[in-house]
Amino acid sequence: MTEDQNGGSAQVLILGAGPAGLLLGNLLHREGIDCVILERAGRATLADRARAGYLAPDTVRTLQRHGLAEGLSRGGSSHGSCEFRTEDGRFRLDYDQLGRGEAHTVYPQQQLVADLLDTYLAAGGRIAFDTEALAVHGTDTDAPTVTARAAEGRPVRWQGRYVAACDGRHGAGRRALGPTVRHHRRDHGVSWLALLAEAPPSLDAVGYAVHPHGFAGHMARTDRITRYYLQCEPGTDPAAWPQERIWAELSLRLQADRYGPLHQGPITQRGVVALESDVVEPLRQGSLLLAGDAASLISPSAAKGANLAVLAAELLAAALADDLLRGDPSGLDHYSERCLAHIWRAQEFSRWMIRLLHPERDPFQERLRRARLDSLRTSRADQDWFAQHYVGL
Ligand code: RFL
Repeated sequence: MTEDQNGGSAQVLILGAGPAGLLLGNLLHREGIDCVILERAGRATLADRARAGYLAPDTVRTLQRHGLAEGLSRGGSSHGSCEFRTEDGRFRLDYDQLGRGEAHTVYPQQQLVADLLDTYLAAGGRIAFDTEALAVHGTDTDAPTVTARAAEGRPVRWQGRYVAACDGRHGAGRRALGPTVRHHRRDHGVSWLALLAEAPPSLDAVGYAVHPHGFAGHMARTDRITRYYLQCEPGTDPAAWPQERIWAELSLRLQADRYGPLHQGPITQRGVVALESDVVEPLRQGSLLLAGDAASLISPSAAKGANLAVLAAELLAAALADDLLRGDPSGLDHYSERCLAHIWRAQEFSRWMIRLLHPERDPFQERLRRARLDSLRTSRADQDWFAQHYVGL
C-alpha cells in the first residue's frame, strides 16, 4: 500500500470502501487498471460496522465468479424461510422451495468488507484510510480531481480519469451533481429502531411481526448475534429505549407468549433508521459515476442495499475496463440505464414490503394491507412471486 502525503493520481479514483467501492477496487486492480480508494474511516472502523447480512444468490454468484467468496463460503449460512406473525396467527414461507428455489446466504456485511479489503491489499491495491473526500471537481472534463482531508486535517488532492463515487448517500459524489441530475426522494413515513443483540437467533427463520403497536423484525446474523427491528415513531431518540423496554416490546410484538420466548442478551447497537428511498438519475455526470448507496438509497425492508451495491460495482468495473483497456465507451454509456432497471425493481419490491409490514392508520388501507398478507398466506402464485423478488435482484 502506498499513500502519498499530498495525494496523487490514478486512472480511477474510488470514493468509499464499502461493498461497492471495495468490489470495484478489486475488479479494476485485477484488470491492471490503476485505481485508488479514498476512505473516510480507519481500517478498524470498517471491520466493525455491522449493517447488512442477507446476501442474494446473484450477489454470491458474482463474488464466486471473481474468486471473492471464500470467506462467505466458509462463514456464511444458508437461510430460506420467513415467518409472518399477526394477531390472526402465524404462517411460514419456505421461499427456498418457492419461486426459483433459491435461498439467502447470511454473512455479516462487515465480514464481507473485511474479506474484500484483505484481498485488495494482498493484491497490492492502493487505499488511503482516514481520508475524507470533500469535493469532486471537473466532472465535465477528462481529468476530474478530488480534494480531500487526510489524517490530522492535511489537505490532499487526487487526479484521475474517472471518479467512482461509492461513498454513500451523504458523500462527496452526490454533492458534485449538477441540476441536470434528478433526485427521486420518498420518505415512507416509517422509522425503525435497528438493534443488534448479542444473543442467538430465536427463530430458524426471518421473523416479520405485525402488531397493533407496529412492526417487529428478527434476522439472524450469526449463531451468537441477532438483528432486531422495532417500528418506532419517526424522530425517536434511541436512548428512550433501554434494554428492558426493547425486550418487552419485541416479546410482545413477536408474541413470545404464544410462540416461544426470545433469546435475550445485551443490545450492542441501537439506532433509528427512517425508511427512505433516494435514487439519483442518471448515475453518470461526465467523468463521475455513482454506485451503491451513492446511487440509490433503499430502505432495509427488503434487504437489497448491499446486494444492489455489489451488482452496480460489477457492472461499473466491466464498463470502466471496456473503456480504459479496450477503448469501448458503450458500457459506460449504458451503465446508468442498466443499473437503474435493477434499482427501480428493487425499490418497488421494497416499497411493497413496507406496505405489507406496517399497520396503516387509515382503516381502508389497513384492510387492504391485511388482504395482501392473506393472499400471501394462501396463494401459491403470490408466494412464488414473493420468493422470486425476495431473493432476486
Ligand atoms: P457503504 O457501505 O455505506 O460504504 C460507503 C463508504 O464510504 C465512506 N465514505 C467516504 N469516504 C471518503 N469520503 C467521503 N466523503 C465519504 N463518505 C462516506 C464510508 O465511511 C463507507 O466506508 O456504501 P455501499 O458500498 O454503497 O454499500 C451499501 C450498503 O452498505 C447498504 O446498502 C446496506 O448496508 C443496506 N442494508 C442491507 N442491505 C442488504 O442488502 N441486506 C441487508 O440485510 C441490509 N440490512 C442495511 C441493513 C442497512 C442498514 N442501515 C444501517 C441503514 C440493515 C441496516 C440497519
